[in-house]
Amino acid sequence: MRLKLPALAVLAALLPTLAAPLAHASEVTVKGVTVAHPWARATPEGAKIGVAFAEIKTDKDTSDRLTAVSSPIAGRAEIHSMTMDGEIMKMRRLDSIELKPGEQLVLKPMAAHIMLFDLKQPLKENDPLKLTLTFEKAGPIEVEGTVASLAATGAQGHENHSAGDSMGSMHHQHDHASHD
Ligand SMILES: [Cu+2]
Repeated sequence: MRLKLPALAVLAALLPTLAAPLAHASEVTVKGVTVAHPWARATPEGAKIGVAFAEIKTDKDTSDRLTAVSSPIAGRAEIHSMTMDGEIMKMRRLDSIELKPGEQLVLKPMAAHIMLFDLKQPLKENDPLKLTLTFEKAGPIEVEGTVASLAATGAQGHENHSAGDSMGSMHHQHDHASHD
């Protein structure tokens, strides 16, 4: 396993909306699969659900499949997709995400993301965040990032469906549970 710590300036350029310090950000490459820029959104006190993100890249000669996600801070974690159906956000649990050679998959608000369930403590801004992304061929890749503020992703509350807002809120779980 190689561990690279890219320059803060590079991270800042790639993540213009992430205002939090990036001292804990990491980028790890295993067998041609790179996981970089892990982060999560802060959660309100008492919240049991959080949402986390990262970038995944494959070398031009590498294909793989993301099959599982986990974090020590969460009782369990799931890979989710998100699509808009008119005004309604639809989230769906994915068993895996296929990665073609030379692919760049960015997990981000309003797109595929990592859902953290049964949080053991709230995600607080600037706290370190450990995520493990497990791939079919590359195996588990552990990265450490930072929790960003709610403001960094535009979240204002729990009840509206504006961009980036509702992924950590309770109705997400209900949407998800009732899907299909
Ligand atoms: Cu979700």
